[in-house]
Amino acid sequence: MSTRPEIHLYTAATMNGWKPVIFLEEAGVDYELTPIDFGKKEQTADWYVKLNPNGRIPTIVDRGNDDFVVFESGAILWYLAEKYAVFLPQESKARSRVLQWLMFQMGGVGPMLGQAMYFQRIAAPQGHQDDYAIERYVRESRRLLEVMNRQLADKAYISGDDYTVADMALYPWARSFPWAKVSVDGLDHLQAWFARLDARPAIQRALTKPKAFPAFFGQGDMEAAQVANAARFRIEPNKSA
Ligand SMILES: N[C@@H](CCC(=O)N[C@@H](CS)C(=O)NCC(=O)O)C(=O)O
Repeated sequence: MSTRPEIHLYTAATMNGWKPVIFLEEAGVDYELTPIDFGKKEQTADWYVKLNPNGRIPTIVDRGNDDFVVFESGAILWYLAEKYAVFLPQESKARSRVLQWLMFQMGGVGPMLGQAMYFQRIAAPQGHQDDYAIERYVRESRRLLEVMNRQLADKAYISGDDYTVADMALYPWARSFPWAKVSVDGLDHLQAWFARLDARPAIQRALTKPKAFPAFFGQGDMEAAQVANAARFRIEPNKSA
């Protein structure tokens, strides 16, 4: 009988990439992790695009469910939460609230902080300085973090009293505010939520798989990290990514 873990995860050390790792570590689910190397453009290799038509990480294959493939990090979190019946409430209104905050992350916090990071950490150092884009994405990111701060004013977790997949989705993005150069000054409830999640052993383990990137969280040599990160996302002449 095969002893291979049911869940095969393809991922990289990025904010979206860590979301399923956080879930699997939190749930104590055994999994196999295959790192995807952006420097080698593995995310757009034919074999990988057959799994993930978008050519991005993360992706999971569930060997316990006829090799069912799931792409899109929010959908992966939802699938895993349903499969293992954890970090997602059963009651319909509470469940909807989790979905709302998960969508808020997928449609807002991820894309906006992602662009703030892209223009400052990848484009600018490679000669594409765009002050208007930077100002727009940093301002919109701050606004979204203020929304989270208000939501967390009377709650321990983003959708209520319980820690759910919505927190797991929001945490890597919001917590990497130093990399996006977005201030969280005055956002006390958000900072308290960061402290609550920072302290979770499963999150601490997850952020080292497939490797740690402490600069995303404002630790270590940010300049050296920026150079290393830009090498993963080299801009070719006449292209925007
Ligand atoms: N909406 C997708 C976004 C995935 C995504 O953009 N992943 C990034 C890493 S955070 C990636 O694969 N980048 C590789 C590239 O840009 O070629 C999801 O949430 O899964």
